[in-house]
Amino acid sequence: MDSTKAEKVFRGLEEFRIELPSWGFANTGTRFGKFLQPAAATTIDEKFTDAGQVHQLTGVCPTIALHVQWDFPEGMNSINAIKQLAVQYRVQPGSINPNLFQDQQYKFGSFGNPDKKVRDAALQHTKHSIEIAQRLQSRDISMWFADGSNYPGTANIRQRKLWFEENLKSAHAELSSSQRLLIEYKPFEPAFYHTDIADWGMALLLARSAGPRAKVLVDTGHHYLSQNIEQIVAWLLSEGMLGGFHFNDRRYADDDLTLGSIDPYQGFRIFHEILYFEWETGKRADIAYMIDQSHNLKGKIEAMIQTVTMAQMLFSKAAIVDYDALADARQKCELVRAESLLQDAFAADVRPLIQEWRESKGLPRDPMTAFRDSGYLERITQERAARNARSVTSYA
Ligand code: RM4
Ligand code: MN
Ligand code: MN
Repeated sequence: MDSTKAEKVFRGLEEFRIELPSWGFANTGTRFGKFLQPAAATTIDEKFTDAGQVHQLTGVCPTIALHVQWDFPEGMNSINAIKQLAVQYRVQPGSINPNLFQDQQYKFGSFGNPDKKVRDAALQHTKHSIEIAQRLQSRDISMWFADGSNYPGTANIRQRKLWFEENLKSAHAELSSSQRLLIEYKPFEPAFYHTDIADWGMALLLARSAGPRAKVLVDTGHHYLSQNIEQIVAWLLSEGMLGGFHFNDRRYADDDLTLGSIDPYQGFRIFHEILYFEWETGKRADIAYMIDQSHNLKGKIEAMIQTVTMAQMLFSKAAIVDYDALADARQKCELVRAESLLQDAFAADVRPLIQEWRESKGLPRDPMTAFRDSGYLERITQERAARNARSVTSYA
């Protein structure tokens, strides 16, 4: 590969960081059950040490996303312990995720619940989560709502929209000047008739009405099949409203498979839109790249390393597209030349360059092999197996 491309890959990798989800290290399942893994993390301490391991080997995962209900067993009183874990394992708390879907009171919704007491409780929990984030110096509060209904006629859709606007505004008012509120959308599941924030347009309108620091979060698994996700990304970039991603891959719905396992070209196309935007505007897109996966069958830490290295690969491929040539081909409507510029970049093997970059940073050339050679998995399997075998805990 020529030296300009090598430089582009190196420059790209310097900037690319991706956040790990605490729940990706825990036992998760499907609605049919949960297969327990002997090495899964069951405590916040174990989630931090596993995330620290992934960061140590890859060098690009300095933060861990936390779920308030799963990771702060004692609420505010867990904050000091979490601060200590961050120092000990050298990963900082990242986005803070309120949980507005698991408590029994949320059976008929949270911000969209017809009962004001429940809507207020949900807002209280969100404010509490914002305060937790402030005390941990976390920038992003990431909101995902399971709200919706299962049967036609059972919910007042317009009224619920207003309730969402109200509570999101109140939540936004609690943010410090450096914080952001990220609003995630999802077309269905757990609700099967209507979901209150079903797509990017609804998330965008709600973010706009909430306030200037509310942005849209794109979870790649939260779209109908065949939807053009990179177009959504391009539009949100153009509106200055793209706040972040939850990366994963899927074959059917919100499958939460490891990134690039089904359609790596999709991930490449998303990165391409972002990097092309940056080239064209000369602006840096302020986007939080996060992973949101559920590793039901793969080993948790291996799945995470695989995802991070896949993300680096797709990002690097997107970084070597020749933008000058592409702009020229587009202008002249030379379709095959324009398309080939993307396809050639996607086909290029950037792995040797990524290995070189890792070496230049004192990181292992191949994080997966380094992980397998480290003995870490054997050690945690021994330490955790007995506890995991007894575990009947909830989701994460
Ligand atoms: C949802 C959504 C959220 C995640 C939960 C666990 O489908 O993707 O981001 O926090 O799952
Ligand atoms: Mn998500
Ligand atoms: Mn999801």
